[in-house]
Amino acid sequence: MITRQVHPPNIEFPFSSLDSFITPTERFYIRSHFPTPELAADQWKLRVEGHVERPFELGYDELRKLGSVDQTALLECAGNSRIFLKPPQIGVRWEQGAVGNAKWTGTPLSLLLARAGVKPGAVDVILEGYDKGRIEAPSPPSPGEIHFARSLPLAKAQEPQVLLAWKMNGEELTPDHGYPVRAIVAGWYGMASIKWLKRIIVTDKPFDGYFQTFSYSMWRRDERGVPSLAPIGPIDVKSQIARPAAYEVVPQGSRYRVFGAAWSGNTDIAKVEISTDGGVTWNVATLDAKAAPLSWRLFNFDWQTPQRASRVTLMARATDALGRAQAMERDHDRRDTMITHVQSIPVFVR
Ligand SMILES: Nc1nc2c(c(=O)[nH]1)N[C@H]1C(S)=C(S)[C@@H](COP(=O)(O)O)O[C@H]1N2
Ligand SMILES: [Mo]
Repeated sequence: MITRQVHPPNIEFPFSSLDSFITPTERFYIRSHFPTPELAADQWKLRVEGHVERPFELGYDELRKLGSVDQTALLECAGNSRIFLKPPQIGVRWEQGAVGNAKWTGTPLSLLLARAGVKPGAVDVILEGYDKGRIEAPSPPSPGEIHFARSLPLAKAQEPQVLLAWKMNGEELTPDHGYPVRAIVAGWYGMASIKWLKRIIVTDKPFDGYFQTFSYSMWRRDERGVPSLAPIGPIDVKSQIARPAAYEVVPQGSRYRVFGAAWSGNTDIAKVEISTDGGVTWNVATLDAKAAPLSWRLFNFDWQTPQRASRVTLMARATDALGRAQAMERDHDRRDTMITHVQSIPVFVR
């Protein structure tokens, strides 16, 4: 694993070692804004409150008794690939490894919302974590200590795949992945999947918390071109080449299996194309037989490497089932997240 920060832990997976559909827990990236809170399952409490008829509190065993669902889902940090942005941005400088695909087990959030009785006029559901801290310059400073929190629009929060999960790959969550209970909002960037859940607050106005205004937000332009900041949500279509790695030396005049993964938030991958000449020509890659909703799709391409020693540029470009393809150029309205434009992978042929 590659450590980007020791305290709090921010650790990515070395993507060039990708070799499985399910990412083992010890190889799953960790993205934490504040220190990991020390929580014990038997003392943990979750409160559901706000714009509801019957606010309530429940513990770990009570939550587990409400029933469980298994959901394999990809989680990608919205800042994944930030190292490729020009000019450099201040957030964690992830390479390609702030992404993973795991099996999650939990209770649908919709069951808890139904039990609380959402009042008419509700718009947002804030998920708040037990972790807290202060954000300092160069980022916009927080108003003192704040908890990590993010909201989902009510309709999104009520979708059956939004889980309050207590298991990852069949085992209890590890402390850094949100023990005892975290949200899993499959199809959305990782920041929506709040770890160490403390409170669920239904609101009758849109939530403008730190992590959906100062960060994890982008410029949206209205029909007159006026930009305003909006929280980011769904994962955009993307592919990543695992092998060859950038600056790898590959043998000339031989066959090389280009390998990687592609994903798109709420839909399937339709096609991955590979260019071995810097984007002049494109070849269709083979998608792996294993496909599951809300997961990534592994792909490979049998590359006949050039006869002569050279330096070549590899690229991968995915298209999803809705016909959306990765852009070739960065959209700067996305600020410092949602980094999905096609990357150039320089490779030496010798
Ligand atoms: N409470 C809390 N939840 C959180 C975070 C956090 O810092 N605190 N980080 C978010 C972000 S930005 C991401 S990408 C995912 C990462 O989940 P993981 O560390 O289990 O991979 O958790 C999200 N949930
Ligand atoms: Mo993230």
